[in-house]
Amino acid sequence: MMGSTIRRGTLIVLEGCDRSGKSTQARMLVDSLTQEGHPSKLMRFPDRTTTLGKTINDYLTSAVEMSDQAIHLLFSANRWEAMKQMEADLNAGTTLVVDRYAFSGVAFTAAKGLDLQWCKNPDTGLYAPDVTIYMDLPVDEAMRRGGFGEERYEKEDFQNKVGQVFMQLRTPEWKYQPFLSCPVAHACHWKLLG
Ligand code: NYM
Ligand code: MG
Repeated sequence: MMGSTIRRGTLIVLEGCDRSGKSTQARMLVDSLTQEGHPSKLMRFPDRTTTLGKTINDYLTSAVEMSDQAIHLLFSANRWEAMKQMEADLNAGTTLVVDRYAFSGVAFTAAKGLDLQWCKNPDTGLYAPDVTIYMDLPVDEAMRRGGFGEERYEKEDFQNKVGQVFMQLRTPEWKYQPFLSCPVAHACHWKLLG
């Protein structure tokens, strides 16, 4: 073949309930990919730095109230506004390690009792991750971790419901696999976004 082709980056998503260790593992993964010479970038959703993200932050810190539907759509819009840059990064060969994605969007809203399909609709068409890693930490352990309870949603009953919806989002190709230093994380392929 003439010329050189850049292999696109890999879209890696970490999911799980609050305080399950996603951010730590995402940081470690980016560090080790970088050390091994793979261009990679850490991202997180919600991205609280954008205009929409600031409103999401106000909601999560209980500074404002919003309907369950409206905040759900804002979380989704906060992913859509990142898609162009994500596409550019992936096409340039950069691997993206993403701390939460559409699965959190569906799990947290459906845990409030909203229809699962309704929850999935706005994220339909987002880039599907190449791999999704689920951090399966028992809620009572998460509650012992620093900071639990500071934000909206950080309550035992609700986190258990969120975990149950995450389980419903598994596909048959779900692969259980130890990941990094966390023996309870599972790697799986979720086909939610097709
Ligand atoms: N969350 C996160 C949602 O409810 N919907 C979403 O689409 C996303 C991405 O926001 N409790 C919830 C999950 C968390 C909270 O996330 C803030 P983090 O990772 O703690 O900043
Ligand atoms: Mg949190």
